[in-house]
Amino acid sequence: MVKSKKPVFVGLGGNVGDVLSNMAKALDVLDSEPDVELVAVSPVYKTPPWGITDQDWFLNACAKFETSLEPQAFLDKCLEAEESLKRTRSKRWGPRTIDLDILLFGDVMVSYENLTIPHPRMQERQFVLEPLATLDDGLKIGGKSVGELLTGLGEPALEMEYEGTDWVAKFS
Ligand code: PH2
Ligand code: MG
Ligand code: MG
Repeated sequence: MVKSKKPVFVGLGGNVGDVLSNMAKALDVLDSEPDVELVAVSPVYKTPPWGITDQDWFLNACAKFETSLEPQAFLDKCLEAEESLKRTRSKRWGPRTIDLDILLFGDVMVSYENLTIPHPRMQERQFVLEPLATLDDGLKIGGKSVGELLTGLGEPALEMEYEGTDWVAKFS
């Protein structure tokens, strides 16, 4: 039987070290998995820290994959990719070298102890919605599209660190 593939949207971010290179390497590591294919990336944005505001600004981007893996197995691949880049993270919402968060996984809705899909706080976060909207602004989260949610935040557009979508090949 042919395994069905699902589109997966992942949020990437970090604010310690060479974040652009870490994000590019993480995506390259994931793309090299046999059951995971990287299909698109957003530009890279400079974003004010959310949650704990007394820390450096972040770089953030989003990526679209296709995978035949189950959500938990895909999460394990993300954690492995973070570890392979020697991720450092001292506290929740604190400074980090690289963070990969599963945002949407086809039409899957799950709530496990370590994984909730759709990502429970993505609707409030410009640093997620703005890059995600460049990949597909019609994606629905709880009845509203990513474009509508982004407009609803009423924030001025984020500045870009890297405007193109060829940064994975360039910086990995
Ligand atoms: N990630 C966090 C906490 N705060 N702020 C921004 N701007 N970008 C992030 O990726 C981010 C954050 C925890 O994962
Ligand atoms: Mg995160
Ligand atoms: Mg995370």
